[in-house]
Amino acid sequence: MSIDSPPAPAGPAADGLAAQALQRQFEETLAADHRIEPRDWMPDGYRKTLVRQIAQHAHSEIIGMQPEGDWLLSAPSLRRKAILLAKVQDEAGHGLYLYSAAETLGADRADLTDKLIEGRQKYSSIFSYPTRSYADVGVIGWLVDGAAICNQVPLCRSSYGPYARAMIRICKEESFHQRQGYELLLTMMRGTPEQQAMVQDAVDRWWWPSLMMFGPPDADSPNSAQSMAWGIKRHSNDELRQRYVDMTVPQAEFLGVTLPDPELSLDPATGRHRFGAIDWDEFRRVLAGGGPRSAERIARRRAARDDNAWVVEAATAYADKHASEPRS
Ligand code: BYC
Repeated sequence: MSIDSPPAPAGPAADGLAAQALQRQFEETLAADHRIEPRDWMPDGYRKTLVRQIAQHAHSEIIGMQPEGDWLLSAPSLRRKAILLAKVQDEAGHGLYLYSAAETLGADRADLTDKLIEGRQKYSSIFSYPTRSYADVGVIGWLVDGAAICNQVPLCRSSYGPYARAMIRICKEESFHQRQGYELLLTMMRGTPEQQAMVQDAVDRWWWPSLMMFGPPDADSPNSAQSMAWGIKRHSNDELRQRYVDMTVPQAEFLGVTLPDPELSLDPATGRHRFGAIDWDEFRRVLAGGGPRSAERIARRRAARDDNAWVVEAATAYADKHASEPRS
């Protein structure tokens, strides 16, 4: 440095310059479509949004084990039981990867669970509905996992590295989940009139809630614009919902079921399907804890946390004991 150089800024001015450089680097990483990693600087809002979305996603996987888990003891055959058991176990695994991804952002898993149980964090609205027959297991696989795939495949390119990488494995497993559901429904539709009626009844009950999984319409989605600017979400709620409808209508035709929407029709000009109005009042009621099974889902999660606290204590005591032992 020459003796004529201006003195380097110090104190708050230097801090301000450093903060600007970090912000610039963050924006350049996003613009180049590279991933933000846990060691990188990130704005507080980005971190908070990710913790919120990843925690809600993890909670949905764990709560989502309940509606299907209710049928494990009444599966109609050993083959169906083995398939369902594998699927429900995968959902536990998805929840665990996602809690791990949230931990890379500084979140605490036990604290996230407490927030879910206290109603301070959400889980997907779809899991507040009951499963009334074994056809519901098939319809959850077809429609709910189908919606999840539509929503989650773009998340494999999410800007936050650990979330994007977790989603790659999750999506591969969701694809098996969707196929097992569709295969179960195809089998039932080739069965007796009673079995066909069970499938149609399940489709009638799950169709509209599956459309709500994509979240509120874009105009009422407070988080979408910023999440898309940050590359956390890649598409808006309405775009993904439309993609899901377009993908599902031909599958319903092949299956031989009717989707319960008289306004559903193909728009020849766009090649996309028009569909009827979604009952957003029902969606808001479910989000506020008023879904048909909302209270039961949370009560069971609370009981699982409290009844199994001794396992966590024992495992922690064991880990502490071994950590303090000298290494041989
Ligand atoms: N249910 O501004 P918005 C699975 C909330 S599990 C409940 O559009 P965002 C499976 C939203 O959180 C699949 N809440 O929000 C498991 C926000 O509330 P806060 C779960 C909803 O985040 C087992 C507020 O409404 N998938 O597949 O930009 C068995 C305003 O919404 C819902 C994921 O979690 C809803 N449906 O977009 C079988 C995917 N929709 O936090 C299958 C990851 C919205 O501001 N998540 N809210 O109080 C996402 O892609 C996005 O978070 C959402 C919402 C599209 C869901």
